[in-house]
Amino acid sequence: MAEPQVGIIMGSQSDWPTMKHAADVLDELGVAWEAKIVSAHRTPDRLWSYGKAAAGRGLKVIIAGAGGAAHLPGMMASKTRVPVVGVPVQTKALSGVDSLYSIVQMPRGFPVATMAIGEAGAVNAGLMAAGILAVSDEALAERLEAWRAALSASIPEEPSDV
Ligand code: RP5
Repeated sequence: MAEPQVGIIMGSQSDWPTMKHAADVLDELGVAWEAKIVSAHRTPDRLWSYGKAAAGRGLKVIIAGAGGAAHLPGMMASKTRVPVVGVPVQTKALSGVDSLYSIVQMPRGFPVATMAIGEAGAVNAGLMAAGILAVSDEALAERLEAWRAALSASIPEEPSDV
């Protein structure tokens, strides 16, 4: 197994059905990833040690998903210089707007690249991570171009009833 270049972290097991979409697209693109449950509130020490070790372990991008009071992406960005891509997980109470607002409004100096709410955001987080890695990986850049071209080619020119 290749060493993971992308760390996918999430606040809870309940976030995995969303965050798995990031992992799936990374698999399609041949990018090695790891996934961990790291909660800002329930396991703060785990968050701290993950962030402290991230760059030294060779992680190039961290995708962090959380819902509700979604402090995980921002706290991770405060602990590591590894770029953090945030995914607002959709919630029952407030449909994920709470997650989005918790992630997007970072103070100056500690950015989180915030994606859309839910599944589309998770897929795009995987693509964003791949795009960052592709800057210095020509083979991955070619795979990403092919992935994008295949998506474009799959879109019909005209709508149908089925
Ligand atoms: C957040 O609280 C997690 O990221 C999750 O989205 C939400 C609910 O967690 P569970 O109560 O389902 O574990 O910390």
